[in-house]
Amino acid sequence: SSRSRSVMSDFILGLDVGTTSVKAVLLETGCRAVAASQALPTVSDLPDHSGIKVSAKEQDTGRIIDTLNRCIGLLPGDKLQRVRCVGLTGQMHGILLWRPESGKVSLITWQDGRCSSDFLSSLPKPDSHLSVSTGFGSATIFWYMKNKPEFLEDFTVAGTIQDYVVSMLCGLDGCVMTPQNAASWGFFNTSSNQWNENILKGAGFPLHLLPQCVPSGSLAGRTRSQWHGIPAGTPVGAALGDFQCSVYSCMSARTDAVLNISTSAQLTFAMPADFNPPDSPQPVSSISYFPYFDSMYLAVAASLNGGNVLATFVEMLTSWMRELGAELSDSCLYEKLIHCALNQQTSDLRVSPTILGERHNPLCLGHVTNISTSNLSLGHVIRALCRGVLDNITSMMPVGCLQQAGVSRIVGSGSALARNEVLRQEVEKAFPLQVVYGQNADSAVGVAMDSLGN
Ligand SMILES: *[C@@H]1O[C@H](CO)[C@@H](O)[C@H](O)[C@H]1NC(C)=O
Ligand SMILES: *[C@@H]1O[C@H](CO)[C@@H](O)[C@H](O)[C@H]1NC(C)=O
Ligand SMILES: *[C@@H]1O[C@H](CO)[C@@H](O)[C@H](O)[C@H]1NC(C)=O
Ligand SMILES: *[C@@H]1O[C@H](CO)[C@@H](O)[C@H](O)[C@H]1NC(C)=O
Ligand SMILES: CC(=O)N[C@H]1CO[C@H](CO)[C@@H](O)[C@@H]1O
Repeated sequence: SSRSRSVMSDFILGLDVGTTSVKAVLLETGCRAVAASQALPTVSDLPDHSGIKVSAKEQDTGRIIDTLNRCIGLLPGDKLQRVRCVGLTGQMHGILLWRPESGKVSLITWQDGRCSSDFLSSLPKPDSHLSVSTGFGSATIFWYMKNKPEFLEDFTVAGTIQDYVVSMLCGLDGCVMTPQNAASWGFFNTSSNQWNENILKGAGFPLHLLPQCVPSGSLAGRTRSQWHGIPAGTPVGAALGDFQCSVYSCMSARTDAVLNISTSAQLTFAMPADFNPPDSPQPVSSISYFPYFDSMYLAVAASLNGGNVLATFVEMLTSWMRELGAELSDSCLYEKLIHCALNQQTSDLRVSPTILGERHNPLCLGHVTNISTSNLSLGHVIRALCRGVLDNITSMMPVGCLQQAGVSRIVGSGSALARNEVLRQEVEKAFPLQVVYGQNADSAVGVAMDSLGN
């Protein structure tokens, strides 16, 4: 209509190339509102042919790119023609190796389990505050150097998959990478924003595979041709990390902390601008520091235990009931359980719900204590489970630590918080701070918001 044409606005395209799905959003530049959004599963995992006991995790790059193209194709064409900038984010830690002339690519994800702890401890000590884990880009290259050196000879460039998409869009010969993704590979000094070249060189590492580092928030280039109606020459930002973008999408003030409880749980806040991370890895600390924007860091406590704990409890009850010959669907049961716990405001039962262990202590499993005859109703148990999830994350990042850093508000996000009122009540009890919900963390939206500055 003439009316909508008279207020033609521009858009930012935000793309998230995730581990299991891709997402594309169009953000309107003027009002910063999401005008359209699409997501599709990639189903790109390749079968493990490594023949070794621990699992290799590789994905089919072609299938991911096809899915990304289909996903963008679902967005409104008239809006794509008015895209002013493209921003990319995606799965961190993993590595995509390619050779531009041959079109040969290989993607090994962050879930790759080939580097044993013995192998990792045989690597040189990085000059970084972050330690190196299996699935990290640099560790994966070291693994190939030792076990299959001829594999690396096929490739001349490497980056994360989101960096690869940026290179393809802009027609770059090499790869540019921001500190957000570089830090996730290991052997990267986030104070100097440089790879540990001397340490890596001493170990015979193929330095030509290290991407060129550029600041987070900078441009990588411009689209070399028209793409889904997006004009050739449109600026493309250097790719960012999905965690940082997800936080960026819902942390509206510097003094916000983001509590995300979906399958797992994370609590994070921005450190003061003058903060410097420790000068070596801190393997026993429950808090990590990830590079954010403008030389700032995010303090992050990441627990493996979140909504999965409650889901496991529901599954356990369902299977007990099946064994007892009393059937009830999971969703019906879930409703009833929440109802029971809403009627039971407190419980002396103590549940430590670390059924999957913790990243920094895999053998620390769950337990229930302070069991008395009168505290055994379902309401008591659910209430105690929810409190346990909160106790655990606040034991990793105590409330005092938030207050000391000037945090004044908790932004709650994630599917488990959205659907579980008991969990929300426990969040409000655990933090003597204002708690707000509603802005769901979304990395595609986050990268589009960041690209507004370009
Ligand atoms: C990183 O580089 C900076 C500046 O060169 C140096 O002061 C620091 O010790 C290095 N290591 C770490 C872990 O930051
Ligand atoms: C929230 O959790 C989801 C799913 O685990 C994750 O993809 C996202 O990065 C998290 N966001 C934040 C802000 O922690
Ligand atoms: C255990 O339960 C008792 C009574 O129910 C209560 O007084 C006590 O505080 C509880 N202990 C813990 C550690 O919660
Ligand atoms: C939370 O997890 C940590 C790390 O495994 C563990 O040491 C701690 O006891 C747990 N705390 C609670 C309250 O569950
Ligand atoms: C919160 C709650 O219901 N606490 C009860 C736990 O059991 C003791 C007795 O063992 C009761 O006194 C508490 O009221």
